[in-house]
Amino acid sequence: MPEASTGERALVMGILNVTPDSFSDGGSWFEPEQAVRRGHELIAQGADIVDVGGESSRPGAVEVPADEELRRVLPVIEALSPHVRVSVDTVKAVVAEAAVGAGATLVNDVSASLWPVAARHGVGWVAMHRQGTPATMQDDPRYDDVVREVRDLLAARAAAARDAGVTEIWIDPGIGFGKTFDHNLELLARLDVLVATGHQVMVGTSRKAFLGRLAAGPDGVPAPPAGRLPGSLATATYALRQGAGMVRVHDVAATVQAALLVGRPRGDAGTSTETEDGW
Ligand code: HH2
Repeated sequence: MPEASTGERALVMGILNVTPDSFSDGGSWFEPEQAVRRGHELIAQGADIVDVGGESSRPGAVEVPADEELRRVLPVIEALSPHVRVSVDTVKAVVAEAAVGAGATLVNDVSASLWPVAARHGVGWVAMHRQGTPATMQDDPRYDDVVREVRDLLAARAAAARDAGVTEIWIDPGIGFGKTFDHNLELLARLDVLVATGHQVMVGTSRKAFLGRLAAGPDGVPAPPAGRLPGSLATATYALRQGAGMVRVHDVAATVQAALLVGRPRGDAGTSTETEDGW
């Protein structure tokens, strides 16, 4: 199984939703052959990890039965895992178990509760914070101090996972998961608080609704998901600059460029004598 690269830049996780209803790429690669082809495109663009999901977690999404989720993700994981590191984006232990059996080595868990699966199989685990469940999470999210509450929950879950024997742990603030526009911006602006826990931090802002609002035209209509690349790149760069070790994105090639830029050694005048041929 290929390991994720650990060069001069943070890791880029490419999103591969094998779903009919994901908010940005829903239905685009719902057939296994389309999904595998898309996975190879993400690899060619430089993805270190391909995150395969069979159930949308967008606000209002309906739950998918486990057998249907398995039918969606397993053939895709089997086909891609010899070529790239694969994570499975699921909240169901039975799906995570089968995905690991099919070659996934990272459980991307938006419920932050599947660490026993990761411990049992010796694979990595992403603990993402969310308030509520997709059906209702955007109804009226409230916190006294969103940064502290997110940090405390993730630190507690990560400690439980470490005690259970999980050695690769990522924590993720869960942008958009039971968060208002202001909560999202505050979590991003104070990502250093999560980095200071000492755990590896990952962030997923790619094409999310708060970026559509930032990119609204003069009529106030939010930009559609495909028009949110500038905000996606800006927020990924902002997160990486604060110490995030991985970003989860739809636009892999562009994000790899941003990660390379952030990863360059800084303040080292004279380390390169290369000149450019022109503008
Ligand atoms: N966001 C989504 C899904 N999984 N996992 C982590 N760790 N962090 C995130 O921010 C995150 C995630 C939602 O995005 P997407 O998969 O593109 O959409 P959908 O849930 O509609 O399939």
